Amino acid sequence: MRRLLALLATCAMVLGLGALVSPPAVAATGCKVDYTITNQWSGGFQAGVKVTNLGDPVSGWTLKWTWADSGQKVTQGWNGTWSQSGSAVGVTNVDWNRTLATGGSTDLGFTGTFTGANPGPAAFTLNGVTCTGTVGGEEPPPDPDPEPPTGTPVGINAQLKVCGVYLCNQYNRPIQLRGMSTHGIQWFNKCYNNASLDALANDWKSDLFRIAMYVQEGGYETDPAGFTSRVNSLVDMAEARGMYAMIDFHTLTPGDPNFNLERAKTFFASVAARNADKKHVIYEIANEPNGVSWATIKSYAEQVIPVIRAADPDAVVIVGTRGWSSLGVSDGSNESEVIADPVDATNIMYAFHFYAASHQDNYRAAVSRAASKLPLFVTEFGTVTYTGGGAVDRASSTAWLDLLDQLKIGYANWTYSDANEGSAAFKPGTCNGTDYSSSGVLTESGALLKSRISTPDTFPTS
Ligand code: IDC
Repeated sequence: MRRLLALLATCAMVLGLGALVSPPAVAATGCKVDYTITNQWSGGFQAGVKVTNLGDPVSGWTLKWTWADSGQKVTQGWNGTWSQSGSAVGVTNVDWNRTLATGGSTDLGFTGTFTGANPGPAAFTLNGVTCTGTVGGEEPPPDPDPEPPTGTPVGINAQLKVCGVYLCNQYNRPIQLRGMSTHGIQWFNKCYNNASLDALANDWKSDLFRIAMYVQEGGYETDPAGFTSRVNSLVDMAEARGMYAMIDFHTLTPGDPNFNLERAKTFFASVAARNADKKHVIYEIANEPNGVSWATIKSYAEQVIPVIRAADPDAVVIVGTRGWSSLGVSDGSNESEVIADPVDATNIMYAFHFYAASHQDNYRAAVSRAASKLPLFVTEFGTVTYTGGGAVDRASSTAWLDLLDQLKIGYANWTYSDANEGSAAFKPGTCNGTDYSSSGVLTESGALLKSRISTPDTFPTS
């Protein structure tokens, strides 16, 4: 106590406050930093750094961080005075953003260079206080690699890998993941919240949450930083509940994935670096190539996969296939072109999509044949027609799901949303409320899928 009083007295003297009348209240401190790579090219990148002050107002501040990789350098920064010495970066306010109120934020940005991977910076400090996202900056920063909850799909299976034609768990044993896909997150954002994710994990007992990030139609291309950050927060929400998260780069129109090649490289460099230590992330690099040859898709895959591998070497990657991920069947082709000329990469799977009311016996025959030759994942399917609407085809949906169970092929159903179309699991308007659990909110498709997905998993534990 004596030391503390002496210290307070010293502070008061330094601040020129004269006699110490009563001990000053200790200032609340705390900050949050959102770091987003907004663009990346060979050897260079651009990033946004949003600094939010959670503590008492500050007037004058310095943000500091240390690069995780010594090859990373700031070349030019804005909205602050930037410096770098060794791997340590410092940014001091400029005049107009000197004051940060409680909850106030300022957006900084810079261009930089990198040599190896381009991981996010290690912990940030603002005026010497570690930015943990909470008030009271002394708390340790959140564990970047939390242990998944015990007994959950990720808790049991941990890091996945492809073994032969199967998806295998940490014991090298084949498993089937059964789960749901979001609708386009640009349209149905409000459907993905703590209550709906709790329902998916606890009531549906879903193993998997596919995050459909459209690139066009108001998606990623309109706000790369915003969509990247939303995907990452959904990845964390799945992780907290022990579900696998599949990051779907939802290309659809135009059908040539190379139209989005640079966007894909930028996006995957960022999400793979940010999520590299996590065990529950699966990358799906192109939802539904269409109107292009298998060779064109393969060329895209062989440029995007190395970007992911450079940042996150052990994650499973899924490659879309010709004809809206029909293994070519919707183009009058079939799996043989992929078998003859597979993507030159390991630890990958191939996507197959179907809509049960549209795609029936000849599609099931292709999957049955291909399943012994290619690792397959049904990253999207509907119980209705390929438009996403119409009536549920129960007979065809059941035939499909029985086949996938028998072949141990994982799946994600389109969609965990309240879209006004037959494929949606919830009735329209459900996402305006908080009830995602009662049977009254489910559509026919939702009830069917919940009954299939919630049956016990048979994950090998040794
Ligand atoms: C559909 C949505 C629909 C939306 C349309 C256009 O259900 O609300 O208007 O996309 O974006 C796919 C695609 C998937 C489609 C779905 C149903 O991957 O984006 O969603 N579908 O048409 N492939 C086959 C069917």
